[in-house]
Amino acid sequence: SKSQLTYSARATTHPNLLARKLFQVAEAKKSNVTVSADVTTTKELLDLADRLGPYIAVLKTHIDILSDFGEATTEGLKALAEKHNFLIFEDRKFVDIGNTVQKQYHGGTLRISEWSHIINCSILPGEGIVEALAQTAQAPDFPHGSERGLLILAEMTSKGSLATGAYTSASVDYARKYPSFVLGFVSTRSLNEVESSVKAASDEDFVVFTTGVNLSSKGDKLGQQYQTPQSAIGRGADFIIAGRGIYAAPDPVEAAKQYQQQGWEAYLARIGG
Ligand code: S5P
Repeated sequence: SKSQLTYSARATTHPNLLARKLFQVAEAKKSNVTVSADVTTTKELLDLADRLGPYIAVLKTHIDILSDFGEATTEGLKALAEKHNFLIFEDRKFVDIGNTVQKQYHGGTLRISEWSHIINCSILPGEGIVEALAQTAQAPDFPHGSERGLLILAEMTSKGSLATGAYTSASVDYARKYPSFVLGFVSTRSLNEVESSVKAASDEDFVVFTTGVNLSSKGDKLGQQYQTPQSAIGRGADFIIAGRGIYAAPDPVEAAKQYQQQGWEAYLARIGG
């Protein structure tokens, strides 16, 4: 496993170009925090992105919950990602046949491929979903190919999640089959020990994003289950994802700094620093 290595070391050796960029951003900003900016207007979203930008590595969006999505949303997000050096992760969770997800990803109302560096999908439809999204992002005439990557939703944090067992091992199989596009997983732990029918490459280095991170709550009334930054990183998270723990805190900037500090200390402890 590469999880004992520093982000800088992983940035120089990672087989995936976007993963390299992600690790460089984390190291430069000393942050492994992804904020889930689950607000419902463009103004709130851009305001959060600008205020929290200095403390985060990635901004995660649910772009379809905005009541006023438009050109101003995407232009604003792109400008703030440049200004504060963070990556954008649209949490669309694609889950359909290849022909449909290509149209949902590229073009359409939301134009996700234009502005989002990272996307994710469920592998419920089978391997074809990964192949279809990779084909779109790596098409010769697609201008952002080296800056696009996929996380496979290998597990979920909600109570009673069915993303376990054979589903989770197939997630590892597909990640191994499409290493130039798949960065890693959204999962609650490192998946290095999960059984897979596909052999690992010697330079394999899955990036693990763990959601359901909150310092002051154990869960919500709709089945969300939380753990702390320390716990998530101890279980193998490279990036911690926090939503309400940050944006719904009395002072979101203070909260972002607190998650940044705790996430970074847990990372340093893991690499033995
Ligand atoms: O298993 C998962 C996967 C995801 S991407 N559980 C999750 O909660 N998420 C997302 O992470 C969810 O859609 C939301 O945007 C965020 C968690 O938000 P919070 O407010 O509970 O921290």
